[in-house]
Amino acid sequence: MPRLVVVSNRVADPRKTAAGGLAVALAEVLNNTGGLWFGWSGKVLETAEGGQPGEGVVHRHQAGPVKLVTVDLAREDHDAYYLGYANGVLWPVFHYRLDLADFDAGYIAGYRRVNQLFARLLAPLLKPDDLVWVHDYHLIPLASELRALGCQQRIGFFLHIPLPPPMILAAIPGHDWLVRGLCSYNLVGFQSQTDHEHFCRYIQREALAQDTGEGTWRVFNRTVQAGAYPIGIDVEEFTALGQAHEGREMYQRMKREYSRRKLLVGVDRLDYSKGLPQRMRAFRELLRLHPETHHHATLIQIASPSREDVSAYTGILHELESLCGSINGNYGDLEWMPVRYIHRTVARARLPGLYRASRVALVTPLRDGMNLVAKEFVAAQDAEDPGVLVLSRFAGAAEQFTDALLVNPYDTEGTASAIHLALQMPLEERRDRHRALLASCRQFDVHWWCDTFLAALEKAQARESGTPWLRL
Ligand code: GDG
Repeated sequence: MPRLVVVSNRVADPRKTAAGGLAVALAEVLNNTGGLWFGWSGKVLETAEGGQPGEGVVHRHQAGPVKLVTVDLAREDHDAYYLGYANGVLWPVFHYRLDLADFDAGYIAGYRRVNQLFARLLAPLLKPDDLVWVHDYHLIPLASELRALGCQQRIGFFLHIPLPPPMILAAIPGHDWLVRGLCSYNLVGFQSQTDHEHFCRYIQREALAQDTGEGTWRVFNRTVQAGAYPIGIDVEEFTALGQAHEGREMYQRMKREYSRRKLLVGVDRLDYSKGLPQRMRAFRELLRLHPETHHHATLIQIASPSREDVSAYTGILHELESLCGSINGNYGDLEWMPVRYIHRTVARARLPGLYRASRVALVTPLRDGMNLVAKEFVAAQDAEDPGVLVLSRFAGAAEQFTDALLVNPYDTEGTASAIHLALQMPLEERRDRHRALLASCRQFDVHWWCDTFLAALEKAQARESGTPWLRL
């Protein structure tokens, strides 16, 4: 296999076990090919420290057979590229939240500047037959910038978040430039068939793309292949984590503490796409409609801090705190607190134990590329006495997990009654549903995802040279 070069906004040291499933899976492939991982270092240089827009300080580390190359960004670049365009425009719009987008004209220039900087620093490190795999919305224009520098390698792109329908995508000023950037890759992977269909519809309508069969399109005078490659977890790794000391201890502690109650669990970054206030309202509705659940059901909601420097995130924190407070105030008493809300990051080693001790998981995003928590919950269950997954139909995972209890998170009553059903579900039905979900988790795990995407990229045609690239 040719050498793999992974490019993502953040780079993880593949030898550190705290890194999640994705880092572990990528590390495995990188270890096999002796690859390179390139991205932002996470460090921002103030002007006084020499941080100049369009320039970056490069760091090189050797992590076993994997070379890590990271770049410090100047404050102005970071704020426009990361806070401004990636998280202030692309994240909300791609999650169908035009109302939260901040289309400040300066952001796109900064986004482009950082992608150009990355291309300029990465190009000299590439070998002619490298496979380059670029990840996520921060780096959509990277291939076109690399092509502009003469790079002919096969370059693939995977979008971890949803792609909205053409009419929503088209609301972004410069959407045509973004999609043209996507079409500079040899292969573009999406999480779900729905996202893939949105891409196909967009390029057909807006760019008169011609379908050339087997997932390939002739568009902007070149050929691009696109498809759905749903991401999975490393089921073996997650199961082993659950059997390790911390995982077992957490499980036993939770089981002891909640021996007379059913535990419901939610684990999310505190992000408006995850539907946390809607979930709390559904839980409140459950308590209102079913008094028999009082004292018998407790929801543990972990909402790990995320992007607190992006303004759209401050409102959600206050809304959630106020909802949790009012539910506990109105329904709780000295013996029972209905909601345990934890605004902290919990150690990864504890998650499998927490999932396994829970009778129900609430995974109810308003929109989600995939949602790995749904898969982790399934993998962590005791197959003899499994918990029930309540899953939003708007998570990418819903396309695969048709045996979960699928809900519309905007429908408070409907979600409450699904939670009630989950709490009541007989053992046999829980086992049947869990068996089907686990089989899907195992079949489409993270190794399947990596292998399938990379095999398709390896086969992709080396792109034709000499195509004129549209500039901003
Ligand atoms: C993006 C897409 C797509 C959460 N809280 C804690 C914690 N987590 C871990 C979970 C899980 C991961 O973070 C979250 O993954 P998700 O898939 O749910 O969501 P995003 O972060 O939004 O990821 C998403 C994903 O990319 C992969 O392609 O599925 O749709 O939005 O692994 O366990 N981990 C620890 N403590 C926490 O408090 N240790």
